[in-house]
Amino acid sequence: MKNKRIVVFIPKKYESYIDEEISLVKTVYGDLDEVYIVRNPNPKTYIQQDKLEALSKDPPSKLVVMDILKPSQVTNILRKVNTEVVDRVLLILEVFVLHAGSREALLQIELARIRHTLPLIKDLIRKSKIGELAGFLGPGRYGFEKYYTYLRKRESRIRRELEEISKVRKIRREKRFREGIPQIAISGYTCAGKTTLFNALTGRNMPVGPEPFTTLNPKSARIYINGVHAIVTDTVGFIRDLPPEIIEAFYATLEEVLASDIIILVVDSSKPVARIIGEIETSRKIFNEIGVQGKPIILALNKIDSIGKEDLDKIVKEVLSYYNGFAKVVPVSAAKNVNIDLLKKEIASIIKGI
Ligand SMILES: Nc1nc2c(ncn2[C@@H]2O[C@H](COP(=O)(O)OP(=O)(O)OP(=O)(O)O)[C@@H](O)[C@H]2O)c(=O)[nH]1
Ligand SMILES: [Mg+2]
Repeated sequence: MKNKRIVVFIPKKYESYIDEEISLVKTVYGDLDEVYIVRNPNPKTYIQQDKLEALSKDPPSKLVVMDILKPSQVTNILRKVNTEVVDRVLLILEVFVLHAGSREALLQIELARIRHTLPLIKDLIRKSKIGELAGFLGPGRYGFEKYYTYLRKRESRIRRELEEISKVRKIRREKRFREGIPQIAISGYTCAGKTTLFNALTGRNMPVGPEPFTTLNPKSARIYINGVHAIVTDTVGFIRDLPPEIIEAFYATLEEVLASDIIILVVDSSKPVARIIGEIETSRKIFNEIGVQGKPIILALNKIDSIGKEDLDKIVKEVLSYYNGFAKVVPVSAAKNVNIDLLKKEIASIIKGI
């Protein structure tokens, strides 16, 4: 019953992560029909002219570009090809929608989408004013202006509602703080096994899965380990080049990381070591961007059931030579329950020292 054709363009800079980029697109659209690598993006249209020419004769149902497109590039593509253009920001937001389980998550996604769409509508209005738009975009100016006003209003309504939700969360957090219970945030790259570890530490049964961004709403649970109480919070995963619009929109989720006393940074150690280090780097960069400073970070090298002892030794060595400021480095398997007790012991000893 397949009647849609999905064409995907991936920039050369992501060639070595192509599996991850394709898995993001597949999560939303299922099977892909054509995947192209873009070596030199065209400044006006991103995609090369001859390719656009061919697509204009036989438009796909979606044209996905796994990069951040400038508004003018989107409108220039739309002037040639009658299709829906989805860039990496919109695509990641669509992945988020699939997993969003709360009103807050949905509002955050909508806000990010609006922030991403407003400059595009502005560009369309500007081009229609100077008569640059022809064909199916041509007569749209009045519609674009109305749509722009609508989006601006919707944006401020969402912001107000999100502020309310954030206040409630803050009150809850302050209550825990008053009760003196240390907060532990489980953080890290998407699919690293954060929720599996959360379940292993808390005995809960939150959904886990191989597809990116399974978890979108932070979940907290109380634990009692080695004589100390703590609250563990699972969080949304990171990805390389997370667009700034998304970082801001998900600030409420990351607030839990910012407010924590200890961070457990989970990484998937079954990946090649260069990627492990890349993921740690991305995570530390995001911690910096949201203002995390001076907190003890435990590095949990997860999925050690999938690697050999020698691989593990090599990973530990290379990770430490890249950065040795972690409070502890603990190899674990969250799924197979390996070293979870050791991790609990390390958490407890850090808490006792706070
Ligand atoms: N082999 C192995 N697989 C694991 C382990 N821990 C988690 N996984 C698998 O890794 C995948 C991702 O696990 P999740 O716990 O959903 O990962 P996450 O970091 O919460 O991912 P998002 O919420 O999507 O960001 C799942 O298929 C898990 O079964 C482990 O210790 N060993
Ligand atoms: Mg998860």
